[in-house]
Amino acid sequence: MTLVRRYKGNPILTKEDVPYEVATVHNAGVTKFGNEYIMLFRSHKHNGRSILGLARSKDGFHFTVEDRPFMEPSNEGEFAEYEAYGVEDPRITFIDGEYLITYSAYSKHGVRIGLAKTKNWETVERTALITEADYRNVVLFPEKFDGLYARLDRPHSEISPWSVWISYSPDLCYWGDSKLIMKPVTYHWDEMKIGPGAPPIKTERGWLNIYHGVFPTMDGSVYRLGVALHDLKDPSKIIGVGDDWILQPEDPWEISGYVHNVVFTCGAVPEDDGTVKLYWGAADTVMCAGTAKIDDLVNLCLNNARDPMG
Ligand code: BMA
Repeated sequence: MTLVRRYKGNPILTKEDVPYEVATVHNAGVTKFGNEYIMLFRSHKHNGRSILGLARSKDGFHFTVEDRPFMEPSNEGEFAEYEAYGVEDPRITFIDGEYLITYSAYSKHGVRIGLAKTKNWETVERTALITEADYRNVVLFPEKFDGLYARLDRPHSEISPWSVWISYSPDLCYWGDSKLIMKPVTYHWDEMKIGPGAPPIKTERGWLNIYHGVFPTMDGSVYRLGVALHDLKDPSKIIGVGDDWILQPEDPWEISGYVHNVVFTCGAVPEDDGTVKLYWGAADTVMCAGTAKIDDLVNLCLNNARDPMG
C-alpha cells in the first residue's frame, strides 16, 4: 500500500532556487510560523562543508529562498571550535513560544549536536552544545514530560551501533536519564542503522516518530523511512514499530545524486485535516515533499509491528 503520496511537483527545492552558490539542497527541518511554512535546509558549499539556508512558503510546496544563509559555522568561542567543518541536518521544534533548532555540528573532534533558538526567523541565537561527539539526529518533543524536556537521539558505539535513545533535561542544556529504546533489526530494511527523523508528532494514539533506516547492499547503503509510535505519557515506551518502510528511493532524483539511493527526513508538518506533509532530502541533492494520512501511519505501527529492540 502506498502510504506516502509524492507531490507531483517534486523536487520542490534545488540548488537552482538558491540565490547564493551551493552544490546541494537537502535534509531540511520544516515548521509553521504564522501563515507561512519555514524550511531550514542544508546545503553543501563547493568546499564540501555544509551551511543552513532559509526558505518560506504559503502552501508548503512552493518555497522562496532568502538572499543569505541563515546559519553558517560560527566564528565565536566554543561553537567555532565544534562547527568548523559545517552545520547539518536541522530539526525544528516549537515549544514554550520559541522555535528550537537542533543541528549536527562537525569538526575535527567529530559530530555533536548544537541547539539554537529563534522566535522570529530573522535572528538566531545558539544556546548550547547538547551532546558530546558521535551523536547525530537529535529531535526534541514539542511538550515536556513531568516538567522535563525530552529528546530522541542517536549515539553510536561498536557495542550499540546506530540505535535510538531517549534523554531528558530540566533546562535544555543538561541531559540525562538516558535509555536505549529502539534498535535496528537483522536482515530487515533498517538492519544497519536507524535514527530519529522528524520531531515526533502528537496523535490521539501516541507520539508518531518518523525515522530513517539503512540497509547495506553491494552497491552502498539504501536510506528509507519508517514509523514508530511512542506512549503519550511515557515516550520511552514504544507501542509499535511499523515492520514495513513508508518511503524508499524510487524517483530518479532519489536514486541518483550526491549520495545515491537516499530519502532522509528532518521534518514533517501535521495539518488540521489529519494529514501530514512529509519532507525529505533526496540523494543528498534536492528537497522533496509528500503527504500521508496520520491514521494510516499510526495503523502501520499498531497492526503490522516489529519488535522495537530487534
Ligand atoms: C547520514 C547523514 C545524512 C545523510 C545520509 C546519506 O549519515 O550524513 O546527513 O543524508 O547519511 O548520505
